[in-house]
Amino acid sequence: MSGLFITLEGPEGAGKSTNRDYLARHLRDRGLDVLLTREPGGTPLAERIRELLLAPSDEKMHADTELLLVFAARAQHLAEVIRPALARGAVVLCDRFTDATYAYQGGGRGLDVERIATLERFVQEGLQPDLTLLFDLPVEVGLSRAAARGRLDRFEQEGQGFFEAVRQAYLDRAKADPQRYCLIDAAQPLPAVQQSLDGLVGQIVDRCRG
Ligand code: Z5A
Repeated sequence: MSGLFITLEGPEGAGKSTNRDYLARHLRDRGLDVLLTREPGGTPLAERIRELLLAPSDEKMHADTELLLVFAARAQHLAEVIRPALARGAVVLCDRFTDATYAYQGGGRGLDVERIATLERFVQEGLQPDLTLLFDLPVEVGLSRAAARGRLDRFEQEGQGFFEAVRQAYLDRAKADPQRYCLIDAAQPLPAVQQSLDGLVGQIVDRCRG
């Protein structure tokens, strides 16, 4: 038996964490084994790498360092958490994964996409999400939601242009592979967003049992 790997993606403040928890509750109610996790992070070591990535610092982090740290955390997360959960047949709901690398390090930082793809092949050995929920919303809406939380992390201190590039990279990827992505209008009020997720629950249950 192998499980289902679902990732939630989108710019800041898109509602990924809120909706990941909502989806998990509904899938568990239908009797599925659901594992909730996130990137960067998901294991104690990967969470330490997350702290390095998010903490504002006087020393500017080189974009290549950022890219390698993201994949270092991912290697640990895959080995310790994601692959074992999929092997036991669980639904893995992961808040961000490699699409975020293409969006932030590729779109935002402008790193060569081939370089990202090389690391993706090395670390993932062909493993890809079965389904990616892309929560899309105008940059200013997401940033104002994030700002309402208080202190900004290292990424959230970037300017509007960075986040526009992130958003566009996500949308380009979703357009190139419509089979894998489900685009969700995250600017709607939360009940409307969650109504669109309700429609997905049945499909996910069918895929797991099918
Ligand atoms: N990063 C990277 O660069 N490369 C990579 O490969 C990976 C990550 C994997 C940490 O991610 C950072 O790591 C991230 C990219 C980088 N950049 N940043 N910053 P993160 O996922 O931990 O951080 P985040 O995206 O900033 O999370 P977030 O701001 O918490 O967003 P969210 O999870 O999408 O939203 P939320 O916490 O569910 O909701 C935010 C607020 O909005 C909250 O108060 C909600 O109640 C509210 N909300 C949610 N939905 C709605 C609706 N529909 N209406 C109104 N209010 C809402």
